[in-house]
Amino acid sequence: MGTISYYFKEIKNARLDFLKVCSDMFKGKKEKCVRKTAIITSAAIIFMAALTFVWGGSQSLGGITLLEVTPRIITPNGDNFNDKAFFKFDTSLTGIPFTAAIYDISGAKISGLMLDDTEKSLTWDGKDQSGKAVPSGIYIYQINVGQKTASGTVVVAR
Ligand SMILES: [Ca+2]
Repeated sequence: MGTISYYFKEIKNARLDFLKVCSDMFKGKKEKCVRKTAIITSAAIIFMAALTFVWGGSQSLGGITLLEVTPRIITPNGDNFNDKAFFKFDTSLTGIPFTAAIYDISGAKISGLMLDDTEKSLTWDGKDQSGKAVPSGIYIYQINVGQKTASGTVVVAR
């Protein structure tokens, strides 16, 4: 992991995921999807050049495990379809000291993550700390428990 070919594979997967989401959103408006996919691809290339984060898969944080991040591409428009990203753990986070945040690709902190009702997931709704919707693009999550860190990316598509 962390190799260029790994990132290319992940970008290809992201494009496929996005086209699937997009074709549901814009039935019959293919041009719109293709244009948005091109934006994601260029953002992904910038991301590749700038960072060496691992994207996807389960990540151990010592005693607990981040099982998955889903969906990796969110469309936060209030239609209840992929509006939030969920960071799912194998156990309740209650009583576990963790920190969790979303950063933009320049490394600026955008938001924290919220614990959801099950307490086994953290969520992000595509908003910054002041509650303002963030622009489309690639964002980085980082979750720390003790000395362990899980990180990766979430794409916001509007
Ligand atoms: Ca949506």
